[in-house]
Amino acid sequence: MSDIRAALRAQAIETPSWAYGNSGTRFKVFAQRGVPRDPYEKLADAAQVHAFTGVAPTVALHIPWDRVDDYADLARHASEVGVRIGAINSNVFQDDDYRLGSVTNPDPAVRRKALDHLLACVDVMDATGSDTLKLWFSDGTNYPGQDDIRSRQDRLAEALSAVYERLGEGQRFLLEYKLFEPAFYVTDVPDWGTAYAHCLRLGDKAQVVVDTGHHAPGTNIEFIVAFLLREGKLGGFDFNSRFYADDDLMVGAADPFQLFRIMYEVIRGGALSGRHGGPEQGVAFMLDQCHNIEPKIPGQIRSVMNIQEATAKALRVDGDALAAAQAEGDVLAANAVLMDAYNTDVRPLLAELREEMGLDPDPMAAYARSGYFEKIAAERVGGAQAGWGA
Ligand code: RM4
Ligand code: MN
Repeated sequence: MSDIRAALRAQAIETPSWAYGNSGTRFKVFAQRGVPRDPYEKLADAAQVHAFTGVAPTVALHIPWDRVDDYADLARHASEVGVRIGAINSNVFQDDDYRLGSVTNPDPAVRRKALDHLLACVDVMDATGSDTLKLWFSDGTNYPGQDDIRSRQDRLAEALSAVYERLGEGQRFLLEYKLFEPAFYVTDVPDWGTAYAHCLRLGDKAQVVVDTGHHAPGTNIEFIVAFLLREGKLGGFDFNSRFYADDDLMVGAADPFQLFRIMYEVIRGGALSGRHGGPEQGVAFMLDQCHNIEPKIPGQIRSVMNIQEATAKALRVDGDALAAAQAEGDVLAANAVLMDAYNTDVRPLLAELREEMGLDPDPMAAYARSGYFEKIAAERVGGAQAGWGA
């Protein structure tokens, strides 16, 4: 049990700056009171999630949504409020030039512009001390014949190689895949196999990131996790929940059992300790979610707690009993070992752990009582609220 507590205490979950701004769907963005007006305020909000959970010490930035004049100053502000800068997310999907793609665009001038942005993101890493660049490309085509599938792969490989060469000591990039959307016919990085093949060719500083919402319904994500970990190519997660497509809902809301199965494979692969800096940063456990209708900070706290619960349950799997049942070919006993762990109520354990860490056992209630929301709602009046695409 003390091993389980130590592992849970050491867990590190990264929250995304964009989750604190206004967001919505393509139909409507709902504004909320108290929403940050700039990246500094986003970091202050993220620091609340860490303050109440104790396990969310880093915050991912999205460039240009989080563009500032002085990134070193932003990093200083982060440490003043009690967090650090995590992954830098590039954005080559919101400019008119990218209608036909970014790094895979048939026009070399557009490709150059996209690559320059990715390289500038590495500059931001240098300035903030971030060790991870996250690359997601909306690139693809909508119609058969629109562009040459193979040439687009060549262009992608060329850009990835240029970014790879630019990475400094202790820096890496994570390549994210997504089944479809916004492209509806071909997506240039549609699945883990494509991402894996590009990363494999480049070397150790290129790894795959699994966004749990970016798969076809029914995909066995824990298999992908097990496979990539075994190959040393799982760089991190973008955790969120999906019911239908890329829903970006709170982690563990749609399918807590799937989250448990994923965390079991993470533990089985010895990868729970997470990012620790240096050349072997480990797996980054990041959230990538948009709170369309729920309040932002509690939405993040809830997700962090859901990951903790799934992790605690996965840590409770009796490895010896499981190995014995598997060796005997005892299907039902093996399955029962997993189900016993999943069906354990780990909330009392987590509450105790929080008390040991000097935290309130109930982070949701403690945040609600803290008055932070009332404070930001009163203070953050005027100015332009940050939002998806701001
Ligand atoms: C993409 C992808 C990226 C995220 C953006 C906002 O679908 O999931 O990780 O940065 O959305
Ligand atoms: Mn993502």
